[in-house]
Amino acid sequence: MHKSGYVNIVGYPNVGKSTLMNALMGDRLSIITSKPQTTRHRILGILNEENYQIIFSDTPGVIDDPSYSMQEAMNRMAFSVFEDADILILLTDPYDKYSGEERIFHYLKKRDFPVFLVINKMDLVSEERMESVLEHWNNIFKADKVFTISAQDKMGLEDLIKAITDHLPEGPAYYPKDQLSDRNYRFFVSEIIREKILQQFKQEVPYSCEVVVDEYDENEEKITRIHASIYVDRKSQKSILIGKGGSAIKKLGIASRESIEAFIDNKVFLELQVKVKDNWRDDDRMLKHFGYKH
Ligand SMILES: Nc1nc2c(ncn2[C@@H]2O[C@H](COP(=O)(O)OP(=O)(O)OP(=O)(O)O)[C@@H](O)[C@H]2O)c(=O)[nH]1
Ligand SMILES: [Mg+2]
Repeated sequence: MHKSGYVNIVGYPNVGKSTLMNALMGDRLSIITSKPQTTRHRILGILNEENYQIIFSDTPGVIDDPSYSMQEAMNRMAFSVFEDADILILLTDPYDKYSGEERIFHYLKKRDFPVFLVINKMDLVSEERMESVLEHWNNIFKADKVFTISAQDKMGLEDLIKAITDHLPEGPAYYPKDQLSDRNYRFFVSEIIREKILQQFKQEVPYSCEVVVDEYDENEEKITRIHASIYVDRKSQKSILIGKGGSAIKKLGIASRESIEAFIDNKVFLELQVKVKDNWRDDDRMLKHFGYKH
């Protein structure tokens, strides 16, 4: 018997959705940073075994009060998980403050698939604290199963995987068994650069950036040549990204190149260019170009 299905991960920003998908995949697919709203797209991670294929979805964190069209698009991707889930993982951490009235519960109540409530970051709190978190959840939502885990320390993941495979429907593989994701190298490379931007720059700057890989040239065996554009939504941000005498962009280029080299396992020549597109986060045409809208 072969099993297959969509296991979709949803939750507020920064609770560890991407960390969990990477841990379950045993691979670094999604970027992870300490800043909220790191993930901006729905990204599939396909876990292939002889007897099953689990298609995980990592999604952007749910934003209760979106301020840009881009955030509305991110919310649409987050909520799209309710349309095709075979199993839903509602991921939270001990610090999330749900009342049970949030929009997400409206969708959860109408579900026709199992929902696993997974409380992450158990490494950060005492058992007593976790007990009271569980009690609170018990009062606001009846999940089909409840887990406490640490995605970062890979604690509690075996039980979670076991429950997933137990509940997975019977069915054929949806994707070729050697496929790991629905995304290509260009996408992962642009995400790695965005991760470095999130790590290097403060406050608003990373949230105003979008990265597009314009060229990905594998014609030479020993080196992959990559050209990427970083779009910002104001001129002042371009000078922050470039820095005094180009020092900031140089640092960003080095950090990005090292990470990309580790990811693709080849030497990389990376060229970065900063472009200004005023208010792109509210510009339909740009949002389509960047893949937030169809
Ligand atoms: N202590 C601890 N930290 C964790 C754990 N899981 C994730 N983190 C940290 O929490 C932060 C957010 O992790 P992400 O995986 O990027 O969270 P996310 O839910 O994907 O965030 P968005 O993409 O912004 O919605 C990072 O700094 C992680 O290292 C955990 O089990 N324990
Ligand atoms: Mg994420």
